[in-house]
Amino acid sequence: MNEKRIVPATCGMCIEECGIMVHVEDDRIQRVEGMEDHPFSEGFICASARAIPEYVHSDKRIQYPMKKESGGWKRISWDEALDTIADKLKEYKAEGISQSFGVFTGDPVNMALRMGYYLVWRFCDVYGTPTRFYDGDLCYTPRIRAYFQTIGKMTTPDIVNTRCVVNWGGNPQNSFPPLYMRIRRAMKENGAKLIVIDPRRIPMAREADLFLQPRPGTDAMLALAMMQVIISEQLYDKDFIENWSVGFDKLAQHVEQFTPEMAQEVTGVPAGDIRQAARMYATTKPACLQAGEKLEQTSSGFRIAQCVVMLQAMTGNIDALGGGVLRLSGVKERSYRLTKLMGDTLCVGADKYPIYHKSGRVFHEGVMPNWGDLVLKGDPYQLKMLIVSGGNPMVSWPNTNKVSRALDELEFLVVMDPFWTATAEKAHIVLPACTFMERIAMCGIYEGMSTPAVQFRRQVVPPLYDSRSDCSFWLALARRMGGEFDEYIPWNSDEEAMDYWLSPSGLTSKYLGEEHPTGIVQGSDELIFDYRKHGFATPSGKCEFWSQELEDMGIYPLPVYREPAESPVSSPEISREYPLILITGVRELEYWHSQQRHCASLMRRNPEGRAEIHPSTASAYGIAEGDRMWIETPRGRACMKAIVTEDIRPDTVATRHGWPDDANENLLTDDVPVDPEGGFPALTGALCRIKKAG
Ligand SMILES: Nc1nc2c(c(=O)[nH]1)N[C@H]1C(S)=C(S)[C@@H](COP(=O)(O)OP(=O)(O)OC[C@H]3O[C@@H](n4cnc5c(=O)[nH]c(N)nc54)[C@H](O)[C@@H]3O)O[C@H]1N2
Ligand SMILES: Nc1nc2c(c(=O)[nH]1)N[C@H]1C(S)=C(S)[C@@H](COP(=O)(O)OP(=O)(O)OC[C@H]3O[C@@H](n4cnc5c(=O)[nH]c(N)nc54)[C@H](O)[C@@H]3O)O[C@H]1N2
Ligand code: SF4
Ligand SMILES: [Mo]
Repeated sequence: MNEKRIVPATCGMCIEECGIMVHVEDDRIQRVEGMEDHPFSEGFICASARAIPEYVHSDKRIQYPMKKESGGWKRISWDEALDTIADKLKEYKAEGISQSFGVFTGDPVNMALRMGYYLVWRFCDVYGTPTRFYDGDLCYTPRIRAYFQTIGKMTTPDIVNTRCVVNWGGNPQNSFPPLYMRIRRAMKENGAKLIVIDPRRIPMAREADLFLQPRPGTDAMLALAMMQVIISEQLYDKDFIENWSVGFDKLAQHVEQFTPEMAQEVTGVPAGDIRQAARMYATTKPACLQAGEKLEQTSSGFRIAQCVVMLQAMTGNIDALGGGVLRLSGVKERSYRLTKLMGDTLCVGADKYPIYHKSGRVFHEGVMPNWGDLVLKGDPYQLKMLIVSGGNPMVSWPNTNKVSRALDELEFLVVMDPFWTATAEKAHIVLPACTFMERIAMCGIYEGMSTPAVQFRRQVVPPLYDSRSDCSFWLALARRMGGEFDEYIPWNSDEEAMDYWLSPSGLTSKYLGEEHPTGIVQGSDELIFDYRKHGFATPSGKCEFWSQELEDMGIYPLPVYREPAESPVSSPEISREYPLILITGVRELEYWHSQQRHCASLMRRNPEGRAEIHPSTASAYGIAEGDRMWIETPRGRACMKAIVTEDIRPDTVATRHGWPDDANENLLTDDVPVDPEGGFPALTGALCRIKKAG
């Protein structure tokens, strides 16, 4: 007999977690519709959500635990897989080299599956390894530190209530569709102004009041010049500066030198436009600043992040409705780190990048981009075993050729993923993860950062084949390890673990699943740590334009501009051979990083890796729209189809993100950190050249 049901859930194809109604017949997902009464997505879904049936019931699934044997894959039981992994871990522990075990979790496990993320941290703390990498190591950690250093917390743009949006180095129309809808609504309903800052004329730029098109990697100079205008024209919030900040005088003196004319020289943006942008942003109240990760993936990564916070603060837009706010779920959770077990070993990079651990080790204390050196050079220690859970470093980590060598060199590589990926192919053991439709999850509703709600996602169908949730894998491994693991990770199911994290709030998975049709518990609209009530959680209790703490770490406290490590200005010799500037990582609506390429409906819409070039560049190199072209850097080369468009700077090439094989943009990038404070590599703004592929 056919059993049909409609299960309310959330979409996990990207981080936005739009509400969906999933039509299921005999445990097979048939189709997906938007959830009309979902408070944030309001019935919206995109093509990716419609592809969920293909995504889940795909023939690319890893079906069973498997081990590689003389080059081929052999099915094994979960017991054998877990025993093998636990034995290795015990061996390293006995040898006193716990740090040679590392874990990488990527986007799915970190963001949309908080329990998995929490558990992995806890597991590493109990085991005693600091070798813990996660996608934030390439994505947003410098920003978090810049916020904490300046105002003692993160804030996110309150688009709904704003009257001016600065969209800086991000393209939410593709990367956060519901956020984009909100920006459109703010423009329509509040008459909000829009300033777009991007080397590409993204579609949103056509709706903008002002569009600035800087040379990639030079945004810190642009921001310094905007501050110069705001300060010299006294457009800042005097009450805030006087009563709630320290060090503004020093900043004011420091930025005097960064005139819009100087910034024009560096960024290519006309001085008049920089003045206009500064004035528009500073005089339209309230205004919010939405900055993408691209800004941080450059030589001035931490510096631009500092500028972004300082611009908001000096204009009185922190803790202001329609500005930058912190409004979280209001749901209290247990903390996941076990500080007392962490020991003294610091994560790789901690010595070079003190911003990550000097002011507290709770979040993350190192950087990972050149993690390959841990394997290939044993520098600063030898990494022997890696579990990759919910990440695909063969595509997503910079310098693919080096990643490939490093993964090959590992003594033991375990990959847990629902799908066969380039990384899984390299593993000694693969573990079948179930997809987000086959397990419960506790998600923060993301919407371009944070919304005041927590959302429970129901299990829609039972795990396919022999797959398991990430949570249940880590719990089972903890049982194998025994000892302290039984004390600190005592749970036996995903539900038990979730109930533990939620326990301070009195919420349970059962309650959320049974009593809340949408699974959502909304927090209050109250701002968290509003400075007017609580001050700022900085050493001075104020917003710190000058941070003594940074100075004590040996970091010049004021934001500066640093020319990209590889650029026509800083490396003219390389530039002669590689005359164009490369932007990588351009998001496409259909795909989340390297994922979903097995969904036929999405591949029909967007079948291959492409890169954008300007018509003048195209004609100089004899390349026409649709031609395949080689993009080359000193690291390697990738082959992509050309999009010839007026909407990109003539000196720039922009590659689309997440494509496999020879269209993989990370064949072009370097893993070497270029930002001396933030430790990120240059995923944008390095040099390249192109030629038509034969
Ligand atoms: N569909 C989809 N959505 C995603 C993702 C995905 O893979 N697919 N990934 C998610 C993740 S983890 C992240 S971090 C976010 C990223 O989200 P976004 O930052 O919004 O990413 P993009 O949409 O690529 O937009 C980046 C923009 O920055 C511009 N840019 C590049 N270099 C520079 C520069 O030097 N200066 C300036 N001013 N602009 C520059 C690019 O031209 C591009 O338009 O997207 C998230 N959303
Ligand atoms: N050149 C360049 N490189 C970049 C970027 C860039 O802009 N330019 N952006 C960087 C950024 S911002 C980020 S965040 C990273 C993202 O890097 P990753 O997180 O490594 O990217 P994904 O390709 O999404 O890999 C996620 C993997 O998890 C699997 N997965 C899905 N669901 C589950 C699950 O429930 N459990 C488990 N175990 N696995 C699951 C997917 O199948 C996929 O293989 O990429 C970075 N890389
Ligand atoms: S925007 Fe993201 S969460 Fe929403 S429907 Fe599309 S893929 Fe799913
Ligand atoms: Mo990211």
